[in-house]
Amino acid sequence: MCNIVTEYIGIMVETPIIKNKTSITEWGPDSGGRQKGVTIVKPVVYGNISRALPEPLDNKHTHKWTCYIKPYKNEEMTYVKKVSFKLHESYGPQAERVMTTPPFEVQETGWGEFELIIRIYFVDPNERPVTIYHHLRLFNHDPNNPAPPVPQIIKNKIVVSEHYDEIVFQDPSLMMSQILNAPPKPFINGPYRHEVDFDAKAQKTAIDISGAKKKVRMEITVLKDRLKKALEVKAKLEEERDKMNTS
Ligand code: SLL
Repeated sequence: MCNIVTEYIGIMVETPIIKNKTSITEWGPDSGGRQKGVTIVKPVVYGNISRALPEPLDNKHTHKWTCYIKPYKNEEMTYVKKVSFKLHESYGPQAERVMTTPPFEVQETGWGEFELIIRIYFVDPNERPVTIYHHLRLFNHDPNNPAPPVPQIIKNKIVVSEHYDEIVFQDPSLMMSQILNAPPKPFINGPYRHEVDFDAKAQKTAIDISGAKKKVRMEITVLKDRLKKALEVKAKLEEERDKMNTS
């Protein structure tokens, strides 16, 4: 079983590498059987970049865009068999693009934004595909507009909408865990980076969270103090009432 999450807490279990089984057919229909209690997480980055064309094309397309899914770390996604990108139906019979080798991306031109469906299929046929919905971004949205639906940054007229996520493999087959735990092969040579600085974002989020925690702690102290004072007043009033009743 495999799903995609934005937050995950779990354990990673090393699976011993069994040599000599290389092709899927050698594993049998259950791919070596499920590894109960094993969880393996693969972080990924997906999204799109877009740039306005110097002038519209004959078909009225105004932008050139690339939609992609790639590994968060510089490690080849050897566990992926193929990725399908389902474009808007206005792209006609070619709306579905299937990539069987990396880079798992689609380059296109267009005029409008739409919801793109990215489906990841795994080398183990027993592993259910994972579906990601990505809102293809072409335009600069007003930064003063409250809460845009997806994060985006504008860099030299390039619009970027990029997200971090994690594919979580729960009880993977022996075959799949072997592939997932194999020593990583670099995805590209040289420095590997994303459009969004996720490390900086994570750091900022951690700072924001600790700031919020401090604020909440302070508010709790103030409220406790107020409660203490109110209880004191109540006790005093009760004392006076009792005095009046007895006198
Ligand atoms: C809308 N959400 O209905 C949009 C749809 C469709 C975008 C956007 C290219 C296809 C073609 C293209 O940009 N489609 O060549 O027409 O408002």
